[in-house]
Amino acid sequence: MFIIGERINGMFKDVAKAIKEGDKAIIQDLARQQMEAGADALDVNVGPAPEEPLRAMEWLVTTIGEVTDAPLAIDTTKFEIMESGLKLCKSKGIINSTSGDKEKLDRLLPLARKYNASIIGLTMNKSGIPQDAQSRAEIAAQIVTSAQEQGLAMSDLYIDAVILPVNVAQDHSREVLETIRQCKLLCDPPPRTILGLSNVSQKTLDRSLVNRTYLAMAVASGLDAAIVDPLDKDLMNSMITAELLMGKQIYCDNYLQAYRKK
Ligand code: THG
Repeated sequence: MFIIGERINGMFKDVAKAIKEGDKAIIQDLARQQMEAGADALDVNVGPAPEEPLRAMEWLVTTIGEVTDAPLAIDTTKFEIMESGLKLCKSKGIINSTSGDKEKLDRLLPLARKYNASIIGLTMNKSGIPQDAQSRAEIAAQIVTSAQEQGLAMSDLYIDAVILPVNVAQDHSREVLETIRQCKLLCDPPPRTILGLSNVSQKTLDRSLVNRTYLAMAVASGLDAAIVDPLDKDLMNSMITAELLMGKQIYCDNYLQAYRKK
Protein backbone atom coordinates (compact mmCIF):
# COMPACT_ATOMS: atom_id res chain seq x y z
CA MET A 1 0.00 0.00 0.00
CA PHE A 2 1.27 3.43 -0.93
CA ILE A 3 0.60 5.59 2.15
CA ILE A 4 0.18 9.35 1.82
CA GLY A 5 0.19 11.13 5.20
CA GLU A 6 -2.82 13.44 5.58
CA ARG A 7 -1.74 15.56 8.56
CA ILE A 8 -0.23 18.59 6.81
CA ASN A 9 -3.64 20.06 6.00
CA GLY A 10 -4.94 23.47 7.08
CA MET A 11 -8.17 21.71 8.09
CA PHE A 12 -6.27 20.79 11.26
CA LYS A 13 -6.07 23.63 13.77
CA ASP A 14 -2.38 23.11 14.60
CA VAL A 15 -1.44 23.31 10.90
CA ALA A 16 -3.67 26.36 10.26
CA LYS A 17 -1.98 28.11 13.19
CA ALA A 18 1.51 27.13 12.01
CA ILE A 19 0.79 28.55 8.54
CA LYS A 20 -0.53 31.79 10.03
CA GLU A 21 2.47 32.23 12.32
CA GLY A 22 5.11 30.88 9.93
CA ASP A 23 6.04 28.23 12.51
CA LYS A 24 8.27 25.80 10.60
CA ALA A 25 8.90 23.44 13.53
CA ILE A 26 5.26 22.28 13.74
CA ILE A 27 5.19 21.42 10.02
CA GLN A 28 8.63 19.81 9.98
CA ASP A 29 7.80 17.67 13.05
CA LEU A 30 4.60 16.46 11.33
CA ALA A 31 6.58 15.66 8.18
CA ARG A 32 9.23 13.67 10.07
CA GLN A 33 6.75 11.87 12.34
CA GLN A 34 4.59 10.75 9.42
CA MET A 35 7.60 9.46 7.46
CA GLU A 36 8.89 7.57 10.52
CA ALA A 37 5.41 6.05 11.01
CA GLY A 38 5.49 4.55 7.51
CA ALA A 39 4.27 7.22 5.08
CA ASP A 40 5.60 6.96 1.51
CA ALA A 41 4.49 10.50 0.59
CA LEU A 42 2.89 13.52 2.25
CA ASP A 43 -0.31 15.37 1.34
CA VAL A 44 0.04 19.18 1.44
CA ASN A 45 -3.14 21.28 1.73
CA VAL A 46 -3.21 24.90 2.95
CA GLY A 47 -6.82 24.58 4.12
CA PRO A 48 -9.57 27.20 3.79
CA ALA A 49 -8.08 29.95 5.99
CA PRO A 50 -4.95 31.58 4.50
CA GLU A 51 -5.28 35.06 2.99
CA GLU A 52 -2.54 34.22 0.50
CA PRO A 53 -3.02 30.51 -0.32
CA LEU A 54 -0.38 30.47 -3.08
CA ARG A 55 2.31 31.79 -0.76
CA ALA A 56 1.12 29.40 1.96
CA MET A 57 1.56 26.43 -0.42
CA GLU A 58 5.04 27.61 -1.44
CA TRP A 59 6.00 28.00 2.21
CA LEU A 60 4.67 24.54 3.14
CA VAL A 61 6.41 22.74 0.26
CA THR A 62 9.73 24.52 0.93
CA THR A 63 9.47 23.96 4.69
CA ILE A 64 8.78 20.22 4.25
CA GLY A 65 11.57 19.95 1.65
CA GLU A 66 14.08 21.10 4.28
CA VAL A 67 13.56 17.88 6.28
CA THR A 68 12.54 15.19 3.77
CA ASP A 69 12.80 14.24 0.10
CA ALA A 70 9.39 12.52 0.28
CA PRO A 71 7.09 12.81 -2.74
CA LEU A 72 4.44 15.47 -2.05
CA ALA A 73 0.77 15.39 -3.04
CA ILE A 74 -0.17 18.99 -3.83
CA ASP A 75 -3.78 19.13 -2.61
CA THR A 76 -5.54 22.13 -4.19
CA THR A 77 -8.31 22.90 -6.68
CA LYS A 78 -6.49 26.02 -7.96
CA PHE A 79 -4.31 25.56 -11.06
CA GLU A 80 -1.82 28.32 -10.18
CA ILE A 81 -1.33 26.97 -6.66
CA MET A 82 -0.88 23.45 -8.09
CA GLU A 83 1.91 24.57 -10.43
CA SER A 84 3.65 26.69 -7.80
CA GLY A 85 3.70 23.64 -5.46
CA LEU A 86 4.93 21.21 -8.15
CA LYS A 87 7.74 23.60 -9.13
CA LEU A 88 9.17 23.49 -5.61
CA CYS A 89 8.94 19.69 -5.10
CA LYS A 90 12.35 18.12 -4.49
CA SER A 91 11.23 14.68 -5.71
CA LYS A 92 8.15 13.36 -7.44
CA GLY A 93 5.03 15.49 -7.23
CA ILE A 94 1.48 14.14 -7.11
CA ILE A 95 -1.33 16.30 -8.50
CA ASN A 96 -4.19 16.06 -5.99
CA SER A 97 -6.46 16.26 -7.90
CA THR A 98 -8.42 16.51 -11.14
CA SER A 99 -12.11 15.78 -11.61
CA GLY A 100 -13.46 14.01 -14.70
CA ASP A 101 -14.37 17.35 -16.32
CA LYS A 102 -12.71 17.87 -19.71
CA GLU A 103 -11.53 21.44 -18.90
CA LYS A 104 -9.70 20.17 -15.81
CA LEU A 105 -8.18 17.13 -17.56
CA ASP A 106 -7.04 19.29 -20.49
CA ARG A 107 -5.03 21.53 -18.12
CA LEU A 108 -3.88 19.13 -15.42
CA LEU A 109 -2.77 16.11 -17.50
CA PRO A 110 -0.26 18.25 -19.47
CA LEU A 111 0.93 19.64 -16.12
CA ALA A 112 1.58 16.06 -14.94
CA ARG A 113 3.66 15.45 -18.09
CA LYS A 114 5.55 18.73 -17.68
CA TYR A 115 6.62 17.98 -14.09
CA ASN A 116 6.77 14.16 -14.42
CA ALA A 117 4.16 14.05 -11.68
CA SER A 118 1.54 11.45 -10.81
CA ILE A 119 -2.09 12.55 -10.82
CA ILE A 120 -5.16 11.64 -8.78
CA GLY A 121 -8.43 11.60 -10.74
CA LEU A 122 -11.62 11.90 -8.70
CA THR A 123 -14.69 10.03 -9.99
CA MET A 124 -16.77 13.20 -9.91
CA ASN A 125 -17.64 16.02 -12.29
CA LYS A 126 -19.65 19.24 -12.45
CA SER A 127 -22.82 17.28 -11.64
CA GLY A 128 -21.27 16.11 -8.37
CA ILE A 129 -20.36 12.70 -6.95
CA PRO A 130 -22.47 9.87 -8.40
CA GLN A 131 -24.16 7.59 -5.92
CA ASP A 132 -23.58 4.29 -7.69
CA ALA A 133 -20.46 2.37 -8.73
CA GLN A 134 -21.45 2.19 -12.40
CA SER A 135 -21.54 5.98 -12.83
CA ARG A 136 -18.32 6.39 -10.84
CA ALA A 137 -16.63 3.78 -13.08
CA GLU A 138 -17.82 5.64 -16.19
CA ILE A 139 -16.06 8.81 -15.02
CA ALA A 140 -12.97 6.73 -14.17
CA ALA A 141 -13.03 5.37 -17.74
CA GLN A 142 -13.14 8.92 -19.14
CA ILE A 143 -10.14 9.91 -17.00
CA VAL A 144 -8.23 6.78 -18.11
CA THR A 145 -8.95 7.53 -21.80
CA SER A 146 -7.78 11.14 -21.44
CA ALA A 147 -4.63 10.01 -19.62
CA GLN A 148 -3.85 7.51 -22.39
CA GLU A 149 -4.39 10.18 -25.07
CA GLN A 150 -1.98 12.50 -23.25
CA GLY A 151 0.66 9.75 -23.01
CA LEU A 152 0.61 9.45 -19.22
CA ALA A 153 1.92 6.13 -17.83
CA MET A 154 -0.90 4.18 -16.12
CA SER A 155 1.41 3.76 -13.11
CA ASP A 156 1.16 7.56 -12.66
CA LEU A 157 -2.65 7.60 -12.57
CA TYR A 158 -4.57 7.10 -9.33
CA ILE A 159 -8.37 6.86 -9.47
CA ASP A 160 -10.10 8.12 -6.31
CA ALA A 161 -13.71 6.91 -5.98
CA VAL A 162 -14.33 9.67 -3.36
CA ILE A 163 -15.58 8.29 -0.07
CA LEU A 164 -18.08 10.45 1.88
CA PRO A 165 -18.89 10.36 5.62
CA VAL A 166 -20.82 7.20 6.49
CA ASN A 167 -23.17 9.19 8.73
CA VAL A 168 -24.53 11.25 5.80
CA ALA A 169 -24.02 8.95 2.78
CA GLN A 170 -24.17 5.45 4.15
CA ASP A 171 -24.93 3.72 0.84
CA HIS A 172 -21.78 5.20 -0.75
CA SER A 173 -19.30 3.12 1.25
CA ARG A 174 -20.36 -0.10 -0.50
CA GLU A 175 -20.47 1.57 -3.95
CA VAL A 176 -16.95 2.95 -3.49
CA LEU A 177 -15.58 -0.56 -2.82
CA GLU A 178 -17.34 -1.82 -5.94
CA THR A 179 -15.82 1.08 -7.93
CA ILE A 180 -12.33 0.08 -6.73
CA ARG A 181 -12.95 -3.46 -8.03
CA GLN A 182 -14.27 -2.18 -11.38
CA CYS A 183 -11.25 0.11 -11.89
CA LYS A 184 -9.08 -3.03 -12.24
CA LEU A 185 -11.09 -3.97 -15.34
CA LEU A 186 -10.74 -0.62 -17.16
CA CYS A 187 -7.48 -1.40 -18.97
CA ASP A 188 -4.33 -3.51 -18.72
CA PRO A 189 -2.29 -2.49 -16.81
CA PRO A 190 -5.06 -0.82 -14.78
CA PRO A 191 -4.78 2.57 -13.09
CA ARG A 192 -3.97 2.52 -9.39
CA THR A 193 -6.75 3.18 -6.88
CA ILE A 194 -6.68 5.54 -3.91
CA LEU A 195 -8.99 6.91 -1.19
CA GLY A 196 -8.93 9.90 1.17
CA LEU A 197 -9.86 7.50 3.94
CA SER A 198 -10.61 9.82 6.86
CA ASN A 199 -13.60 11.36 5.05
CA VAL A 200 -15.53 8.17 5.85
CA SER A 201 -15.47 8.76 9.62
CA GLN A 202 -16.10 12.50 9.85
CA LYS A 203 -18.41 13.31 12.79
CA THR A 204 -18.67 9.65 13.84
CA LEU A 205 -18.00 8.75 17.49
CA ASP A 206 -15.10 6.33 17.13
CA ARG A 207 -13.28 7.64 14.07
CA SER A 208 -10.30 5.33 14.31
CA LEU A 209 -12.51 2.23 14.42
CA VAL A 210 -14.50 3.33 11.36
CA ASN A 211 -11.30 4.27 9.49
CA ARG A 212 -9.43 1.03 10.14
CA THR A 213 -12.41 -1.21 9.43
CA TYR A 214 -13.09 0.51 6.12
CA LEU A 215 -9.40 0.46 5.20
CA ALA A 216 -9.27 -3.33 5.72
CA MET A 217 -12.34 -3.72 3.49
CA ALA A 218 -10.80 -1.47 0.84
CA VAL A 219 -7.55 -3.48 0.92
CA ALA A 220 -9.63 -6.60 0.29
CA SER A 221 -11.22 -4.81 -2.68
CA GLY A 222 -7.78 -4.12 -4.17
CA LEU A 223 -6.98 -0.58 -2.97
CA ASP A 224 -3.42 0.44 -3.93
CA ALA A 225 -2.94 3.72 -2.06
CA ALA A 226 -4.55 5.76 0.71
CA ILE A 227 -4.37 9.23 2.21
CA VAL A 228 -4.45 8.45 5.94
CA ASP A 229 -3.10 9.48 9.33
CA PRO A 230 -0.05 7.20 9.66
CA LEU A 231 0.30 8.29 13.30
CA ASP A 232 -2.80 6.16 14.06
CA LYS A 233 -0.98 2.95 14.98
CA ASP A 234 -4.14 0.80 15.18
CA LEU A 235 -5.02 1.92 11.65
CA MET A 236 -1.55 1.03 10.34
CA ASN A 237 -1.64 -2.36 12.09
CA SER A 238 -5.03 -3.14 10.50
CA MET A 239 -3.71 -2.12 7.10
CA ILE A 240 -0.61 -4.32 7.44
CA THR A 241 -2.73 -7.25 8.66
CA ALA A 242 -5.25 -6.82 5.83
CA GLU A 243 -2.39 -6.92 3.32
CA LEU A 244 -1.03 -10.04 4.99
CA LEU A 245 -4.43 -11.73 4.73
CA MET A 246 -4.59 -10.78 1.04
CA GLY A 247 -1.25 -12.55 0.53
CA LYS A 248 0.70 -9.38 -0.17
CA GLN A 249 3.28 -10.32 2.46
CA ILE A 250 4.58 -13.64 3.70
CA TYR A 251 3.44 -14.59 7.21
CA CYS A 252 5.81 -14.70 10.14
CA ASP A 253 4.87 -14.33 13.83
CA ASN A 254 6.41 -10.88 14.04
CA TYR A 255 5.05 -9.62 10.71
CA LEU A 256 4.11 -6.20 12.17
CA GLN A 257 7.69 -5.49 13.25
CA ALA A 258 9.03 -7.01 10.02
CA TYR A 259 6.83 -4.67 7.96
CA ARG A 260 8.01 -1.64 9.93
CA LYS A 261 11.69 -2.55 9.40
CA LYS A 262 11.28 -2.60 5.61
N1 THG B 1 -9.35 12.49 -1.85
C1 THG B 1 -8.22 13.12 -2.21
N2 THG B 1 -7.62 14.06 -1.45
C2 THG B 1 -8.20 14.42 -0.27
C3 THG B 1 -9.37 13.79 0.15
C4 THG B 1 -9.95 12.79 -0.68
N3 THG B 1 -7.61 15.37 0.50
C5 THG B 1 -8.27 15.87 1.69
C6 THG B 1 -9.09 14.78 2.35
N4 THG B 1 -9.92 14.13 1.36
C7 THG B 1 -8.20 13.76 3.02
N5 THG B 1 -7.58 14.32 4.17
C8 THG B 1 -8.29 14.55 5.34
C9 THG B 1 -7.69 15.30 6.32
C10 THG B 1 -8.35 15.56 7.52
C11 THG B 1 -9.62 15.04 7.72
C12 THG B 1 -10.21 14.27 6.76
C13 THG B 1 -9.55 14.02 5.56
C14 THG B 1 -10.34 15.34 8.99
N6 THG B 1 -9.98 16.41 9.69
C15 THG B 1 -10.60 16.83 10.93
C16 THG B 1 -12.11 17.01 10.75
O1 THG B 1 -12.54 17.57 9.73
O2 THG B 1 -12.85 16.60 11.64
C17 THG B 1 -9.97 18.16 11.35
C18 THG B 1 -10.29 18.55 12.76
C19 THG B 1 -9.12 18.45 13.69
O3 THG B 1 -8.86 17.34 14.18
O4 THG B 1 -8.44 19.49 13.94
O5 THG B 1 -11.26 14.65 9.33
O6 THG B 1 -10.99 12.18 -0.37
N7 THG B 1 -7.64 12.76 -3.38
